[in-house]
Amino acid sequence: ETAEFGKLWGRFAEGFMWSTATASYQIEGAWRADGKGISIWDKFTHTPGKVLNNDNGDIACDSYNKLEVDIGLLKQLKVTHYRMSISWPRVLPDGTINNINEAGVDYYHRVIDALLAANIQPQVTLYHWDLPQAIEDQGGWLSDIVVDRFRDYADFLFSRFGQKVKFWITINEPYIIALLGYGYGSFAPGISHDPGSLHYVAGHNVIKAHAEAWHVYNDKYRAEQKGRISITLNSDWAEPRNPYKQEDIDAAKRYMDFFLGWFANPIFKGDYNEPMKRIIRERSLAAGLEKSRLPEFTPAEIERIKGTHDFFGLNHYTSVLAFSVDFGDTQNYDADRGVAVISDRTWLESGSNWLRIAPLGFRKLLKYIKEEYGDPPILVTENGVSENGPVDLNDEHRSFFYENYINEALKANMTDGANVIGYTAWSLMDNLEWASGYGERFGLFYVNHTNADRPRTPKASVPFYTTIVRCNGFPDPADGPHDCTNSL
Ligand code: PNW
Repeated sequence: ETAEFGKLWGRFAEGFMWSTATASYQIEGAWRADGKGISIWDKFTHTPGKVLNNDNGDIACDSYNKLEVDIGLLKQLKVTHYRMSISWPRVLPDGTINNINEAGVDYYHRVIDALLAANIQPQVTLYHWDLPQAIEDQGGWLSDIVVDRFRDYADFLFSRFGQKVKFWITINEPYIIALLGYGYGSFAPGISHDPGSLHYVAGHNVIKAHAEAWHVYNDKYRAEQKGRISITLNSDWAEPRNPYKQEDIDAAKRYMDFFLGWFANPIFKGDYNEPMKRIIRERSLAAGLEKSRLPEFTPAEIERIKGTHDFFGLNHYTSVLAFSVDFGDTQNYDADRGVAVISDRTWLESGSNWLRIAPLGFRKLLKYIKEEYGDPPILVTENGVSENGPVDLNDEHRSFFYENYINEALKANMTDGANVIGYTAWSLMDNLEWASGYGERFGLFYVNHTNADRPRTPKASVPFYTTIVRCNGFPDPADGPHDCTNSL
């Protein structure tokens, strides 16, 4: 196909959703303002040694106090949508609906009202990692108490904001919540355990909580509010290190089954995938454990979880080259998967050690989702690139990244027939990059975190992305004169 070589000219369908994203803990600050409760990230960042430079989100981008400024940035970008998240402990300080913080609720009404007044549609994530500490104290994602609490929280948000919000995302990246939060322990709440089984327990409860929230919306609110609700899954694309070696081909497939498939299978097909069930059971029993470290869904749970999606929310950043490794009888996620990865040295680097620029993998992943999960509408809820080190507002690598990744999404759409319905740039502005702190910057706008005013300054990628948004893709210059040609 000619479209694989170089750039494909063309536009996305009319009504394509152009967005940019943030998350509450990464931008809001105001960590103790107006009755907000403590989250697991408040506690984690205040524990010395957990975050690079001991950075924290106490003030962050101070977005809690900069609503009008941030709306101005979104207007400048000409996006049609904005993906934001609600801080659970800001509206429900102890995590339960027994104690509602109306000041927090009012804040989100002001944000949403300001967006709507600017003709920007909110895409609201219920949970982008800032779990109320009070719920963590009852076991957090390791206890099924959280399933009921999350259902109540979701019900509460739909009742308060559902007249205004037509796009809901239940949970952002269950993979990171489970594996980094309760497996490696590198993210809040920082739990790691041997033998490694807790990440599977956490993932299990995340899936159940998502399904309950989807059902509440479906049963109680959909008819009247007429919105759409789904989950956002993140995934790399894995390519075999040597495409002529069956062992590497199998390793790449296993990487996908253990990453995207871990969560996509129960939600889009029903139950965990067979390779995960078989491999984790066999390895657990061989190590003398009584049962598999991967929990089982009952037949009733499988049915209740299956189909709880209105679209496929996807966060994607990078690709890897996979090959098979035998980790012996070590009992953890990596050993279960039996895969190690490397990067191709021709893929440009970014400010994050896990992120190399490999646009073609985005197209392959979108096609894979179409083929594997029943051709769902795909909403790209995050895609972007970082830098670190000295500030340079001339971020050519970011424009390069967006031009190439968005063009691969266009190829997936026009050439491969993947039903891509929207695209979201991560991130609107430089913010707290979790355990990496403020030094790793994904923003279209630079934020000076050493200045008390937290001023925002557009990087060169702002007009670049805006042109793609305004032109709805890449119209062919040969079709007549237009002002859609970005030049690098
Ligand atoms: C996503 N990793 O997280 C999140 O949804 C964002 O909040 C975050 O800022 C963004 O991607 C950039 O990292 C990830 O270590 C965090 O592989 C870490 C990883 C991947 C995604």
